Amino acid sequence: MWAARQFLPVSGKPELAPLGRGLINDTYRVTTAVSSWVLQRINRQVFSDPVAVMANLRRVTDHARRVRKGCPESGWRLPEVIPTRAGQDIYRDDQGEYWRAITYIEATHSLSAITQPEQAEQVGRALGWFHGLVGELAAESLHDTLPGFHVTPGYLAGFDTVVAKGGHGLDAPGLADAMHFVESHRSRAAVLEEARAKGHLKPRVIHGDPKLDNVLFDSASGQAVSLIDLDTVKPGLLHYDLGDCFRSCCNRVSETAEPGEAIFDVDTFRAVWRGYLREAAPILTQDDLDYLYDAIRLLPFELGLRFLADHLAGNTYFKIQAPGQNLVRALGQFRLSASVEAHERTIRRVIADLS
Ligand code: GN1
Ligand code: MG
Repeated sequence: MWAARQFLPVSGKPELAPLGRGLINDTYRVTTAVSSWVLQRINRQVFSDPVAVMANLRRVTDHARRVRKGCPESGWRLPEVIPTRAGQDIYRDDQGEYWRAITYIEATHSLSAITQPEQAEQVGRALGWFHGLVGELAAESLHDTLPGFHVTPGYLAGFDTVVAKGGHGLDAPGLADAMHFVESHRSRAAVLEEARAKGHLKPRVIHGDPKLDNVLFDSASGQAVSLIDLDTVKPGLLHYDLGDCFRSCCNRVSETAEPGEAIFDVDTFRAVWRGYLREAAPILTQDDLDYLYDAIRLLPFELGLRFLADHLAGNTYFKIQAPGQNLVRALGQFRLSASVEAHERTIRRVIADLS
């Protein structure tokens, strides 16, 4: 493929294979006679400024190298930017599409669901390590590449606009339940933004998408060694990451499973939180702990709202394989958020006991 040939000297024909389960960018593993790396087409509908995305990525990987917190000796690794043959971090093709290449972290795997407490603790360690690392960078030193990302009231306003226009897929099964869930939770959607406005929570550098898929485990030791997919690294609230990580890895089933099965597993939560504290306890304030439960409840609601709004808008944001899939995803996240609410007391007790 033409874009692959823009990076590294390629001897022979590069082989491309789709990689990962991302819903936004197109990702391939490129294998040549001499090396293997990752090629991605950045989704311009989502990331309007791919050059700024790459500048953020550079900033984080340069910092990690400088402080030796993302190199093999530290036990943690980050993907590195591979420049084009012309020395650029990004390649723009004739159609105006943006491509970039990064290193492939060898001998690792990701998990689609957690099956053992040790895996859960490793996920927590990975997020804690990452927060410790990027916490050393000033929030203003990174571009805001996705304004409004994880600002729940903004998604609610977008949802209302789509609904007012009529929307697509109105006859899909489960739509009424999903709409009802949004209405019954609308009043609590602004909890994190209000905390930010009051000064209780402050923007820092965050990952933005620390879902289970993005944690890499060393295939020999089973230890977490990386948190990948760094396009959404930018200023935001730590709670976006915490809530997003827990909604992803404490769900007993994967994000795409039938909605009826989503359950928040408190034992997994306990193990992830223990792992997180091992790495990141010093960066947390009492306010951070006070809003943690709210984040755990809110982020699945928010992702459900985003999926639902996209279903109604005709699936223009998240990739789907079948009609109605974004509605199924939405119902799964709402079910998970309801399960968090059902476990509120236990979750709060775990936070108080461990932190
Ligand atoms: C999207 O493309 P992917 O899978 O890395 C989305 C995340 C969602 C996630 C749900 C930029 O991430 O916010 O949590 O899907 N990324 C963006 O699977 O919107
Ligand atoms: Mg992502």
